[in-house]
Amino acid sequence: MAHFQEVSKRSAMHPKPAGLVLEYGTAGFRSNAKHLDHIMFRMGLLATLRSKKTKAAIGVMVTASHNPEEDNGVKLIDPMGEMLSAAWEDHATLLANVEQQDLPCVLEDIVEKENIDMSQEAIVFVGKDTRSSSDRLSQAVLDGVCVLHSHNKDYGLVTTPQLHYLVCCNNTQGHYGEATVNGYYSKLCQAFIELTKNTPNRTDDQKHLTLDGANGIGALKVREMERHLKRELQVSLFNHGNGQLNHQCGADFVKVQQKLPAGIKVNAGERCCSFDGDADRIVYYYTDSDGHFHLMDGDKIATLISTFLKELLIQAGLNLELAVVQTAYANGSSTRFLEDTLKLTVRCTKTGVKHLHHVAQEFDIGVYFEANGHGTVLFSKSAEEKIKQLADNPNTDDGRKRAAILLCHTINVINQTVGDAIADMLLVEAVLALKGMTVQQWDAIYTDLPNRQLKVKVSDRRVINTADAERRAVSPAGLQEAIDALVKNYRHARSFVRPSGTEDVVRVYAEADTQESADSLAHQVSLAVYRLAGGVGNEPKPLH
Ligand code: NG1
Ligand code: ZN
Repeated sequence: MAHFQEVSKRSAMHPKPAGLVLEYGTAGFRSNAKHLDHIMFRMGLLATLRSKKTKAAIGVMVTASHNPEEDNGVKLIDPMGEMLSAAWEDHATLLANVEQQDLPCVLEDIVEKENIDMSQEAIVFVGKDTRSSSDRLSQAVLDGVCVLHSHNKDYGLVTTPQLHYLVCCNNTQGHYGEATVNGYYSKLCQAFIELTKNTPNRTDDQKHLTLDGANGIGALKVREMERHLKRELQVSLFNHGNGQLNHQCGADFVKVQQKLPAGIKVNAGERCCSFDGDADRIVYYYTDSDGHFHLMDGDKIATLISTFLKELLIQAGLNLELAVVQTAYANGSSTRFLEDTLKLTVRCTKTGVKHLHHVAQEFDIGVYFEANGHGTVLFSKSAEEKIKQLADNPNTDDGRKRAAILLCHTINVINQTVGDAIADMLLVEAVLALKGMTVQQWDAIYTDLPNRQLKVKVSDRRVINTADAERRAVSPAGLQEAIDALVKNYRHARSFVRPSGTEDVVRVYAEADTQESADSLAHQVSLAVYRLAGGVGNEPKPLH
């Protein structure tokens, strides 16, 4: 226990509320901010052990993303900027729930199991979002880091993807980019300027974008980035911190409610986008002259990007396998378009970007997006090399060279470590500019099947178990049969349920040929969940 004597004393300053049990879920720990002090301290300890084990910098991000202001959360970032490895998620859950007096024992167990050399130096990078609790909670992380005598870099206010980038840059000795926030802006913006510089017909309207910053960190960071863009993209920023975080605004609100966020001023037909609270998600939208709202969610962003990449690969004459990874929430029309029209490989995984990320790594180029707007593109090392060789080869003909150079800049504008609202925004803007495409033309690539997402409260959401990338419920008994029977009553219909990893609810998804049908199916499936999976409170009411 010699290593952890100090921990014992110090942890008394970060007491665990009696009876509280939290799990390292889809996006780390998330809960009301008042329950999280001990979790933060303990994640500071765990990040230090992970750093010693991997002999690399580890990130700790304090954020609860799109959750309300009163919540907070924490996630750890692995050496290459990826999500924490699954085995360590279990250590995190164990450490979070152990009583204070047993903390040294559990730490000792992790050291033994992972064969960690405690004399190895450690370094932990810490970042936080703009929540009022984030300051106090990131101090608790630093307290955990310092008690184990680890080095630390406190980056203060950064977006989640910026911290992923910083960790990756540090651990690749600058190969991925300069490990500073300014290095991030200059890498992305230079690539964006290079991509758009040969689009002479780009009008001022096309250079203008309206952005809903969700009153979060993304708004601050876009302001900071503006000078690097040299007016090649002019952003009108709303919800820049003048209102409450994620309240009636932000990517999650716009996606789920399928309407404009509060607090923005925009004319019919103008291109808008929304970030979420930690700027790792983005959705686009506009309203037409009849006042109808049109959403371009993660599926449409993935489609635009994969169309662009496929065209460049053909022009460059490069034979690389391009695939798109989605979840069960992807709109059926998007999957059909990607498979039937674009003739791409499409794979479906469980919800949560770590699952999508891993599958995307199996391809030369893997485009992955959740319907909610969280996603990015991964290029394998060998794909990157082939593209670079072609761009640098003096014998490459002009057409192929141009395409290869555009692919090189595309690689640089993307944040390959994780879905990044800022990077994705720059890529979408560049693709629209290069293709000379309006937001209306983009929207018209395919028509979404009407859909509806609902939540049902049950006494224990773990009674629902799923299979087939969450598309089928294997328990409780009779639930899947009930869903199948309901789906049969509608045209082009599909529905599934799964327990949320970030909220204490069961999520219900339905799509069908009309909005009325999708709403009605979603409601009927909610009732089935309520009745068969231990619903609590009032029975779900019809939407209309
Ligand atoms: P849960 O609560 O597990 O559905 C939500 C999102 C995920 C992912 C995580 C992390 C939906 C339906 N679910 O997960 O896609 O983004 O939050 O933020 O959007
Ligand atoms: Zn987020």
